[in-house]
Amino acid sequence: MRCRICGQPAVINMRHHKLSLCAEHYIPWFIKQTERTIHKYRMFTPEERILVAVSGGKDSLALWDVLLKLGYHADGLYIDLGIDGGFGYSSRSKEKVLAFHHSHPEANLHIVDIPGIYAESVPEVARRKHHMRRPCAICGVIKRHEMNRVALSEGYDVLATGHNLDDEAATLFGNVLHWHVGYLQRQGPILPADGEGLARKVKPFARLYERETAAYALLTGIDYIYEECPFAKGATSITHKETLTEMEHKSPGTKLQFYVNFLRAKEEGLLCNAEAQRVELHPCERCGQPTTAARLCRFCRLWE
Ligand code: Q46
Ligand code: ZN
Ligand code: ZN
Repeated sequence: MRCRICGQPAVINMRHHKLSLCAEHYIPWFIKQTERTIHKYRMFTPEERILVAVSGGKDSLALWDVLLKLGYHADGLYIDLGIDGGFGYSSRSKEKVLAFHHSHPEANLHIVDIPGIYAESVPEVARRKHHMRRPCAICGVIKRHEMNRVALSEGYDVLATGHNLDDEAATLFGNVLHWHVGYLQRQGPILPADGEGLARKVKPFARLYERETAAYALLTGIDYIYEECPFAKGATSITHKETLTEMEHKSPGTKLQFYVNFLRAKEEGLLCNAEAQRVELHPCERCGQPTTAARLCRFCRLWE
């Protein structure tokens, strides 16, 4: 396996692109692909301020790294969920984020300490709400609320997350299996700032495979947390990922085609009826963030 550009031994073979590259040529290729996605979906401009949600994992740190290399004004946001899992998941992932920030002092890092602000960690809230075994639904509500809160209060134009193609294809697969039309409507590499109180959300890695982001992190020496959140185990999204990976193995490019063709079909009006049925949002009585609920948003109801 040789690099298509220089003929040196390749470090990665991307069967779906029929492309093998050496480390020296892979890194600029990866950065260019990210930049193309940013332009293609008009995610943000060089003048805009970007808040990158970083978890300490490979994808989000790689994203922050690439955006800084491309010269964007990108700051980080780490949300400390207070998850231990027997190995100090939150504290160890925070260390990785702090170390990355230390070597990129040109950027700012915001840290939100959930137990410190709200007097309960995510697993504690989940326990009180009887979601002890799988706190992910509650965790998702809290993360989305806090990301949006910081993005708006600190004046960022856009919120970026490190979701890769494997994440997006697995979510799409789940949404299609259950025909969650409302979720399908909102799924994509960019979610516009839907009126008052919601930041624009973008996923610049949405067209890059997980093994491609992992290769980038490895080859550029980004120190990230290898362990997943202890609650990620057994999630249906992982089963969907495995199914799709098996299909990808037999037919390279399956995930990319599945996702990209969905986006195209949507652009051509696949879900235009769903658009008409979209529900009205209004500000939550307590925090002011948009909600479909009568009085309080899902986040504020957690503390009722
Ligand atoms: S952090 Fe939170 Fe994830 Fe852990 S509790 Fe679930 S949602 S798995 S990405
Ligand atoms: Zn090369
Ligand atoms: Zn609220």
